[in-house]
Amino acid sequence: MKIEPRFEREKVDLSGFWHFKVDPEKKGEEEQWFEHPSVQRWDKIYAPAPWNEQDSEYTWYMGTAWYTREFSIPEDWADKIVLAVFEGVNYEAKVWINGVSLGEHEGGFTPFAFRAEKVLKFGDSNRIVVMVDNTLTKKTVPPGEGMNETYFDFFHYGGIHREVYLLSVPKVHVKDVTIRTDIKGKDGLIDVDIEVLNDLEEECAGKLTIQVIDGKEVVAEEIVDLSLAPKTRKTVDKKLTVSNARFWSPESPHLYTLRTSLAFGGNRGDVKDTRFGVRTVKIENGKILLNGRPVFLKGFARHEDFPVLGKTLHGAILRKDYGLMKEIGSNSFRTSHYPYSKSHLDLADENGFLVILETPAVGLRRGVERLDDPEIIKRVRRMTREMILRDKNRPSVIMYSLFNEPDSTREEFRTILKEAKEEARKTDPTRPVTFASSKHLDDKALDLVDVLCHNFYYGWYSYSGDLQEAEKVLSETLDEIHKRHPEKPIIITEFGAGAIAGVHKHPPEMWSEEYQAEFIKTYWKVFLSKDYVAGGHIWNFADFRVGQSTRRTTENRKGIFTRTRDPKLSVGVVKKLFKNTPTYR
Ligand code: GCB
Repeated sequence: MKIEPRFEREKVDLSGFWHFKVDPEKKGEEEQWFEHPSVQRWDKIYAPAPWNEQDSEYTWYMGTAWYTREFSIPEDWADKIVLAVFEGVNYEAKVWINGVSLGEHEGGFTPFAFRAEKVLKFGDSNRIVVMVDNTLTKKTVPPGEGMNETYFDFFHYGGIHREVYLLSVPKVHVKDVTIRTDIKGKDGLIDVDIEVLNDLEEECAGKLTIQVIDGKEVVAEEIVDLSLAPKTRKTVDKKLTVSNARFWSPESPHLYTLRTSLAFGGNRGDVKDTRFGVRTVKIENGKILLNGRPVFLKGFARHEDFPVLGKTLHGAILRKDYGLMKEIGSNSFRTSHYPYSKSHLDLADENGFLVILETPAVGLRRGVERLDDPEIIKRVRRMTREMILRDKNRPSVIMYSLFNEPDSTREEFRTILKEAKEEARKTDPTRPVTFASSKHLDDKALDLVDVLCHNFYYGWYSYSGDLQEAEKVLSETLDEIHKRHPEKPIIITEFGAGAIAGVHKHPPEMWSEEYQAEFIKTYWKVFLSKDYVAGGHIWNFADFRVGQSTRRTTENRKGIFTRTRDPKLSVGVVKKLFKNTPTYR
C-alpha cells in the first residue's frame, strides 16, 4: 500500500505586531472602529500573547480593547473556503474583516473559526479587526468582579493569547474526524467517524481513502466510494484493524497517523492527518485501567503562566517544562483550570503524559448566586463541548474534569453537573468524567462522577504548620470518602504548601522550602498506604502570577519550581518519591 501524498492545508499566520487600542468607555463599536480604524494613533502590541505584561499601562486593564492589522491572501485561494481561526482569545471576541462582521465568541480557552471567503480580497491586502473584552462578571465562566476580585486564583490575562490564522480548505473536505480505539489481544481496533462536507452547488462523487500510517508504512487501509448531494455533509463510519499494534502508554507513547484523502474525478482533493494512539481507559473495581493495567498518576496540576508571555507558553518553555517533568519521574498532569493550548497537549501525546483535561469552569462558588443559572449552564455546556471536540482524539487525555472546586455542598450544583456531564457524554461517551472537589465529606455530588478527585490543604489553610495533625486528618478523610464510594478510584488532584524560594527554616516552618518538602513527603506516604488512591498531583508545578491580595505575595508560591523554573528544595524530594512509585500498581 502506498502512502497517499500529503498537502498541508495552506495557512496565513497572523502572529506579529498588531495595532492596539484600549477602549475603557466602550465607544469603539458605536464609532465603528472596525470600519476604518485610524491606526496612526494606536499603540502596537504582539499577538499571540496577552496585553497585560507588554506595557505597564495595560497590566491591570479589564475592559474592551481593539486589535487590527493588514494581511494579504494568495490569489489562488479564491475558489476555497477560508476560515479565520482563533485558538484562544480571553474572554470575549468580535471579529470583522474588511469592515464586515464575521461573528463573536465567548470563552478564553477554546478555539473558534468564522467563514471569511465572502469578504476577502484575494491577491490583495485585507484588514482584520478584533474587539476583545476581558470583563468578568458573576456569570462569566470563570466568574469574577475585577482583576483582584476574581473567583479563581490566577492572574486574569486578557487578549489574543493563542494563534490566529487564515486557513484555506477545499470546498469538499474532511470536516471532522473521530477516532476510538480498543484492544483485542495484540491487535488495535480503530473505529473512525469521518465527516465530509460538500459545499459546492453541485453533487460530487469520488472516493475517500482512509489510511493508518505508522512511520513510513501504511498498516491499515479502507477505500470508500462517496457521493454527496450539493451543500450537504455525510459521516462515514469505518472500522480498521492494526495487527500487532504498538499500544500507547507513558513508557511507550507510540503515535499513529490517520490520513483521510479525498479524490474526485481523478483529481486529488483534501488530505487531513489526525494523530492518535491505540489505548484503552476504563474504570473498574476502583481502579483506573490503562490498556487493562491499573495506573497511578504521579505529577502536577499546572498553569499556563510565564513572565511577560502570560498565558502564552512558547514552544521553548513547553519543551523545558516537559523535560523537567520527565526528569522528575512524573507521568501525569491536570490542565488546571482551563484547556491548555494545542502544542501543550501535543507534547503530552508525544511524551506519554496522562492528562486530566479540565474545562474553564473554575470558581462557581461564593459570589455566584445560583449555580444552576441557565446562562451559566449554557456557557458551561458550550465550553465543555468545544474543549472535547478539540481534544477527543488525544491518547493523553484520559478523563475530563468538568469543574474545579465548585460549591458542591449546594443542591443546585447537582443540576449544573448533570448538564455538563450530559454534554460531555454526548460529545464523547468513551472517557470518564470527574470534577475537583474541595468539599470532601460535605460534597453532595460525588455519586455523579466516575472518578473522585479531591484537593487537600490540611497543614496549610487548616492545621497550619502542623503536619502531624494534617496527616491524621487526611488519612481519616480519605478513608471515609472511600467507605462511601468504594467502587470509585480517588485521585488527590491538589496538595501543596507555599514556599518562597530562598526561605529556609529548621525545624521546617510554613513558607520555607523545607516545610514544602516535608508537606509533600507526608502526603505521599499517606497516598501510598491506601490501595484505593490512584494518584497525586502536586499543586503546583511552578509558581504563578495571581491578583493582589493579603494572602499572596504577587505569585502563588506553591510551585516546586519558581515562576522562571528554578528548582526549590522539593524538587529533589519529589524526584525520589516519584521514581520510587511505579506507574502500575
Ligand atoms: C485550590 C485551587 C487553586 C488554588 C489553590 C491554592 O484549591 O483549586 O486554584 O490556587 O487552591 O493555592 O490556594
